[in-house]
Amino acid sequence: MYESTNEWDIELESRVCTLADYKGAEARWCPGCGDHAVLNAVQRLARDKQLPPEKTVVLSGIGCSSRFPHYMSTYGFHGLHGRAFPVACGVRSRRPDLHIFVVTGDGDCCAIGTAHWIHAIRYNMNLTILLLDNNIYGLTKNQTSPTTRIGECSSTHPKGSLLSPLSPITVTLGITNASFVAQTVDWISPHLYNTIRAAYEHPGASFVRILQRCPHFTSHVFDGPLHDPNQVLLMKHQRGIPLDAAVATKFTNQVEHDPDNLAEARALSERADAYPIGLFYRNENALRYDLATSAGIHVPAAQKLEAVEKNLESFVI
Ligand SMILES: Cc1ncc(C[n+]2csc(CCOP(=O)(O)OP(=O)(O)O)c2C)c(N)n1
Ligand code: SF4
Ligand SMILES: [Mg+2]
Repeated sequence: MYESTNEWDIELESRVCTLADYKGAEARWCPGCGDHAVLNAVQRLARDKQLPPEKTVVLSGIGCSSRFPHYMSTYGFHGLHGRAFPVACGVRSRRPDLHIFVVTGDGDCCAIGTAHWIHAIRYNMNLTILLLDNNIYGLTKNQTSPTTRIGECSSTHPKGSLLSPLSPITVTLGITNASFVAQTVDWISPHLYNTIRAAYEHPGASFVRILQRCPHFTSHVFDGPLHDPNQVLLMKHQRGIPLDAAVATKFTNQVEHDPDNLAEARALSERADAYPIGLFYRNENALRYDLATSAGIHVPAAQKLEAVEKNLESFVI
């Protein structure tokens, strides 16, 4: 029987981890794919926070983006399509000591994984969730995803996508007990890094949608914000994502947004004139299911069994 003890505690000699300690296999994404930038940011964060590789887990579903765990030299779980969330919740429910990252794609999260996405946000366990959104199913060769814009041609809709895209941010903001919702882009590296870092530091389920370039299939979709800084709307606040000076100077289309203000966050997430980046919403008081259910997590199984049997004895007639 599985026994929840501290048996996984490893005595480590003091050491300093470098970037090389977090680099796994050579990434096989296409040249110019935005996934490379996200990988670099996560590896830098792990180095800066000195996360022990043997105490770090990266979980994913299926997709180009979901190949992420292979490229980290940590524990990893490249799971079933859409199922990274329940696995991550399971890991978290038994292992409060681990640093857990979930990497998912717009197909993996917003199509087949939708139910799991909603409940993972609602359970608000301590997870850093990165949604790499390239507006397409990349791995399965250019198929329409829930975030594909109307009229975009794909292999499943060669004459153009018919439905309005789903907004992962608007949906997440609508989930009860959401506690951290942010958006960034792969091509503004200081903002990308600071957002992932703030998400990691948030004690709860932090959801970050990253607009991710796919030069192979959707090379044009982010041309607007990529080439015109005015199409990026920088959300700023003293409790928001820390702003790099160069980013604040370049992106002058800015809005002061208090991440406590859920109604304003929802309105911002629906803006069609620019891509808001920064922190939409943060609630440090949201209940954390991993904490609420952690009583007795270190009690050995034999002791638990003894307590159960003692209780059952009171029903003996
Ligand atoms: C149960 C199941 N259904 C369908 C597939 C096929 N499939 C693999 S990846 C994928 C879409 C991935 O898209 P996304 O999450 O956006 O990742 P990307 O490749 O764009 O990074 C699909 C439909 C599968 N592997 N398993
Ligand atoms: S197909 Fe697109 S998402 Fe997949 S690796 Fe290539 S550029 Fe990246
Ligand atoms: Mg995708």
